[in-house]
Amino acid sequence: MKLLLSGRALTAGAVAVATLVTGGSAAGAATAPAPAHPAGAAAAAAPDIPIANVKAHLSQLQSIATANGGNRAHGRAGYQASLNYVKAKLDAAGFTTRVQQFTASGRTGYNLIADWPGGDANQVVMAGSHLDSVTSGPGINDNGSGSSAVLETALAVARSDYRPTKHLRFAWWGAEELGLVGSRYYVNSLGSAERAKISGYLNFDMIGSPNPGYFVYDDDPTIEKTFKDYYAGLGIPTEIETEGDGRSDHAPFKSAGVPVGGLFSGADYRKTSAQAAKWGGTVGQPFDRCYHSSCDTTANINDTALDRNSDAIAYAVWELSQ
Ligand code: DTR
Ligand code: CA
Ligand code: ZN
Ligand code: ZN
Repeated sequence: MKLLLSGRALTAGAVAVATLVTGGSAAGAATAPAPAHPAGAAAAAAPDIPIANVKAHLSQLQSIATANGGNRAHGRAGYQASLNYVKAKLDAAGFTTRVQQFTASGRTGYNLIADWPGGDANQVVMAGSHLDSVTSGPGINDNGSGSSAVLETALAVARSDYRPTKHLRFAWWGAEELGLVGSRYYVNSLGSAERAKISGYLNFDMIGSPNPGYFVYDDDPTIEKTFKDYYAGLGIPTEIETEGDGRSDHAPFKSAGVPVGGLFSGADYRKTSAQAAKWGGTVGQPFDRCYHSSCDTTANINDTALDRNSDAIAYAVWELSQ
């Protein structure tokens, strides 16, 4: 399996010479600054994210898992092929990509970081998701859904004429399923100055659950309001995400003082009758009955939830980077 690093093909057996991310500071703002629209300039509106494009990425990730032992787990060929797929799309679209290497459980892992050229380097808006699956399945909802939606949002930035005031950075984390290893490695590898430049980190882990809920992280109030405003505009009620404090890749950023937020459609908790009354779906069933299972395939996705959450990601990226 060849691993593309910084544009160079590398056999899996060779030592990957990856460009490490530079250092930063621990300071981090107390809350993300409100989006500032330049005086007199109309706010740039986020585009619709085509759900067909997001699902095409999911199909590719499914094919990759099928061709590599049924999974896309850390340290396995399926993860490296997933990273190569995402990186090739970003390189072709004009992103500056970096592969950050680390070791976990005796296997080499990789984060993929993609910077969109331009914007204020001292105000970095990040959106990320973990790209790895568990070993027991292809991980299409967990977390092909977040990875594909973040990828398509990044590609939408490249397709658009949007010129964000702030700098946009996108990330795909390795080894989240081993305990947030890749994202923690990234945050720890930043120096305090670089960390302080990150004005917000948006996390997307499971956003297409088949029996979906619409949960918004309640960490940074500005980011939370951005997502809640989006769903209010659609007339869709949301709930505060309470299942996952510390359970996904926003946690290392939050611990370092970076404002964080995100969206979640639910995992192994069961949908209540009150939730079914506002969201539809099946009472008493898990939001995702295939969580961490071999049945987490492309059949394990609710297209409406994935579409709405993908559009919400684009809305927040545009809104918070104006
Ligand atoms: N830990 C994530 C799934 C997960 C469970 N609860 C939450 C809440 C918010 C984000 C993610 C999650 C995983 O298994 O990858
Ligand atoms: Ca859409
Ligand atoms: Zn998981
Ligand atoms: Zn996950």
